[in-house]
Amino acid sequence: MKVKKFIAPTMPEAMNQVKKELGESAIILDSREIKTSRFFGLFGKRNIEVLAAVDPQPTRNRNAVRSKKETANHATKRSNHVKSVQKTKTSEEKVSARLSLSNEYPHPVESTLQRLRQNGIDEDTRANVLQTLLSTYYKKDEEMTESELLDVTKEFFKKEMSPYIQGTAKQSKHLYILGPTGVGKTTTIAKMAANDKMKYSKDIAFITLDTYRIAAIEQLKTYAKILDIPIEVAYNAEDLEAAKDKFEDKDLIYIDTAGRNYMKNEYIHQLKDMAKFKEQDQLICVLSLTSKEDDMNMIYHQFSELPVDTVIFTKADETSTYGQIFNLWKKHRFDILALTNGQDVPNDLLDVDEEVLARIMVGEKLW
Ligand SMILES: Nc1nc2c(ncn2[C@@H]2O[C@H](COP(=O)(O)OP(=O)(O)O)[C@@H](O)[C@H]2O)c(=O)[nH]1
Ligand SMILES: [Mg+2]
Repeated sequence: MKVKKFIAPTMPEAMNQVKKELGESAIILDSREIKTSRFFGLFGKRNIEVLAAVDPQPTRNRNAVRSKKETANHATKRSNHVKSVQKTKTSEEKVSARLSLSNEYPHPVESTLQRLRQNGIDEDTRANVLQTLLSTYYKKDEEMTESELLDVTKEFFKKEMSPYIQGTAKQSKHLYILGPTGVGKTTTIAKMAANDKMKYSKDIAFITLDTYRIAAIEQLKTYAKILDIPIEVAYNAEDLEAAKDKFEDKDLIYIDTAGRNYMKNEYIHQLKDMAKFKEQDQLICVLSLTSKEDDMNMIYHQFSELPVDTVIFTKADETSTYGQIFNLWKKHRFDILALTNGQDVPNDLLDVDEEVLARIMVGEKLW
């Protein structure tokens, strides 16, 4: 990475110099207004100092170009606020000193990126994080440690995701739990219902549409018995309406559905015909973190025919990478209701907030 300082009377002139010398892919690391003293501090002239960098490696250049504009805007804004400072010879030298000899990014930046890569965070997001890390790193006068940069990275994820995290709040009385076979739909219903009932004193009922397998009915009936929750089995749309009417005075009704190969559209249509979803229903898609990211993406996409807007991720204990959560979320912007991390009912259910998700995204082990 080549880092260079430019001084010009105005920001546009400085940017022209940057472009001419470092090319279109240069990134602005910092900018400020400086006062150059000519003669015993007299006749001082105001100038703009811009610290810019370019990476000779093509992939990095691509990343830099993507957010160059944002950084430049940010830098311009900042230059309006920064106090005039005496010109010193230090900044360029400091920056060079901080760069590792191998022409790579500074070591703590590299290792933070490496963590994200190992956790499965996609390249596009890593490029955005890199931008944030570099500008924070070079604006500080002292060296930043990896742990400080991790905090910056967590803030990045927190800020992105916080408006989409639901925590325990359910938006509706009728909660349809949908998803592929064996992802943990029924188990997760039992966990959530137990929590809602015991922790939050909610009055709960179960309805199951999963009449495809006898064992599936028995499974939910067993949980209903243990938790002392009433249950109805619905074989068709009329049964479902009757069951919903019966439980009209309940606080929350969990509606279990059959796991199907939802890559096939016909199953989506079957579900639509049977459930006749209403606007006020909450449709929750359950996805297992042990599935391939492309498959999860495809399934969620298939569900876009239905008013699905919430996801629960299961089997977090059976994987070692979690970046796929963010990668998928970025594509679909769903609400995240919970994460499950084991077979134990009701304990292995993790309420998520932005703090928890940010920690998971940087690869912290929470269980
Ligand atoms: N390791 C692990 N297993 C889970 C989790 N959630 C569910 N399971 C297991 O996954 C299997 C299928 O669960 P089930 O609720 O029947 O899935 P469904 O077909 O989607 O209703 C069962 O053996 C569950 O105990 C989880 O978070 N972690
Ligand atoms: Mg089930």
